[in-house]
Amino acid sequence: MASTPSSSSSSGGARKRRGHRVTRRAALGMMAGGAAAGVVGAKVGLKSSSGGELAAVANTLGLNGPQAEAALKTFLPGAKYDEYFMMSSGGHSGQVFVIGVPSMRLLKVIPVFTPESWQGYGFGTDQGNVVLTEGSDPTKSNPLTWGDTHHPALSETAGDYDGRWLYINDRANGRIGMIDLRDFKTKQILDVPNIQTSHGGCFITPNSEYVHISSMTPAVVATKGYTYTPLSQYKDKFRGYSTWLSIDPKTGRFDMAKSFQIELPPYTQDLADAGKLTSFGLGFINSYNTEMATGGDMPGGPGPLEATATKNDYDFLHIIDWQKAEQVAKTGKTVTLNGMNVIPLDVAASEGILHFAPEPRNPHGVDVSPTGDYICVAGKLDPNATVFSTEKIKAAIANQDYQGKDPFGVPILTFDSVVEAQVELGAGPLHTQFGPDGHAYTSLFVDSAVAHWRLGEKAGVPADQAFKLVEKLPVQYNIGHLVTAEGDTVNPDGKYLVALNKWSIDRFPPLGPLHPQNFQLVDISGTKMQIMKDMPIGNGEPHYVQMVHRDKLKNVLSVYPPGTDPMTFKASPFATVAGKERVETSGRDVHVYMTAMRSHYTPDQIDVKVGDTLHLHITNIEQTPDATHGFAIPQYNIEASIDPGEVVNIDLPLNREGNFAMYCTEFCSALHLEMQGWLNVSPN
Ligand code: RUQ
Ligand code: CUA
Repeated sequence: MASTPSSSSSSGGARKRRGHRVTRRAALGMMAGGAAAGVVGAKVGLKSSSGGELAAVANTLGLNGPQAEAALKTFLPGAKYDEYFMMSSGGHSGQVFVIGVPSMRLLKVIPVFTPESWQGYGFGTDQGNVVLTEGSDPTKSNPLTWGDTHHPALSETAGDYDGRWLYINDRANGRIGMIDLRDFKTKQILDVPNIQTSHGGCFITPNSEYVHISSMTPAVVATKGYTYTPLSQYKDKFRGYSTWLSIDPKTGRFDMAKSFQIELPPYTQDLADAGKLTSFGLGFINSYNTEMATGGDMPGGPGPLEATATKNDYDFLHIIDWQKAEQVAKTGKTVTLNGMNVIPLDVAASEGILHFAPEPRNPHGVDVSPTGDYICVAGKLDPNATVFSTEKIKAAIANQDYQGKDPFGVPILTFDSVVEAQVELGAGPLHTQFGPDGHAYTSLFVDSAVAHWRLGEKAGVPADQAFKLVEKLPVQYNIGHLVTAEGDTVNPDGKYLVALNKWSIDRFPPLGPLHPQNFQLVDISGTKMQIMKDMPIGNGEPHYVQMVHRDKLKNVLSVYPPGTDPMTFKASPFATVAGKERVETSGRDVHVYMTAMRSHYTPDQIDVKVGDTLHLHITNIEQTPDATHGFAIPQYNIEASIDPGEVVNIDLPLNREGNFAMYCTEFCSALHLEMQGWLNVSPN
């Protein structure tokens, strides 16, 4: 059970934890900023282990009342579990970080696009190497060894996280990875056809029908690998693509036969979100650079991009009817481009698949409210959140209420007919997340603050409080994304918010000029937001994060069933049991069926020749949780991690002679150092 004072329930799927709001509000009222003495002491009434009052401890540490209370609320002793997990993009690390809330402890790093040696991901083993290789460009001429993870998307059922899979895009290379949440390992990387990069255009539809990924900077697509085109032909030749990757409901993998793309104008397609409930079936993508500027800052050029791409007062919110697109994708109106079924731009416009709504220039986040009724767009250059109405968008589309068409023939809905409200929040609003009862929270990058505001009546907000700013909380510093508990689902929990700050400046001791980023846990359960904890992130840089309740992760394995292939979760044909270890040679291929258990590999000597190919099939025959073994071969760049029950395969062409002391890299037992063997490679 959760040990946090705020945990009032853990009853699964359709939880609504509303009762706690009152309790917490009352609790916060009791402590309103007082000194530690009489606050901690009165509330807790306990002696510290050294015999003093807890209030005295707080005093010694110089903590005020709220700080002392925050410390207690975020402390978890061993064997008490966090109530929530954050699935955090890892930015340039190419990884995903799993962080517990409210303790803000880093629990796991999941390698996706980048090799990671502890987990043996990308050092000669099948899982990591297969995934990383299939995810490189199809020519394999330029293997990609890093990615820039930005936007995680947890699988959903009926608009709520269902704990099955996690998807994350690679900003740098237009790829997407799929992580199975049974074992928290990456199972697939897809180099998405026709898109070179992808920023924030990654989301999942409410029943995990599709994972969406759109291009950021448009590119010229002829054949995969891209062709050179003069930038003077930007408008005519460059294109963006909105990609709808169909999800196999059994495996979570991408089903290319049922996937499709929609060709888009050469604007820069940016953040995106899926419609839900009342807006189910729609997808929304922000854009900027509808000027179609390409930079050119040398004398005689048009000017630098940041000046030439911000001239228009409005850019275009792309409104995509993906259910209509799904139907059109089955007709002869599409073209096949690099194996992808593509709906051409003119077809998308004429079939009513794509509409535009003007949005204040150079927007950043677009976030759909829990009921689906409001689409909140926040722009870096505009102090307002612009709230579009689903009902009004639908009516404007039905009535063909257009203020014109863009140069590519896409109808532009009349701004005033689709906007519900504009709410002034502060400088540099970026992203919005939601709480229950129409509460909304928007990051203010320039202000370094979180703005708490209310949605409108369709979200259950009384008319006199609708679309009003409630409070601003300064954060440290330069907040990018933010996340609330299940805050992008149909059923947000409120309770916690984490500010994902880009700068930390003075919050942590300087350890060289590259500073950590700063995740700040904020209590949003009371009437006033309160910062509870800073967490330095010394790896990154993280971008979007989702926060999922622990109860949603129902299928997590602690050990694999004996002899499991983690790529299929089925029994591996290469599994071995104790007593059946063997070496089988066929020509120059030497297959070794090996077992690993504390503290021994069987066989522990392998005799091969230069020119042979060694095929190692190692089964960890343990079933004890945490009894993971490693397997390294020095000088050959081989490193595996073999979890209890797991089978790992390694194919190794032997090109050098020597006696290589293979060893277990995991401190598994008292005789861990003795868990060693010899790979004897004799001259041919
Ligand atoms: S969007 S720089 Cu997620 Cu604010 Cu990326
Ligand atoms: Cu097995 Cu160390």
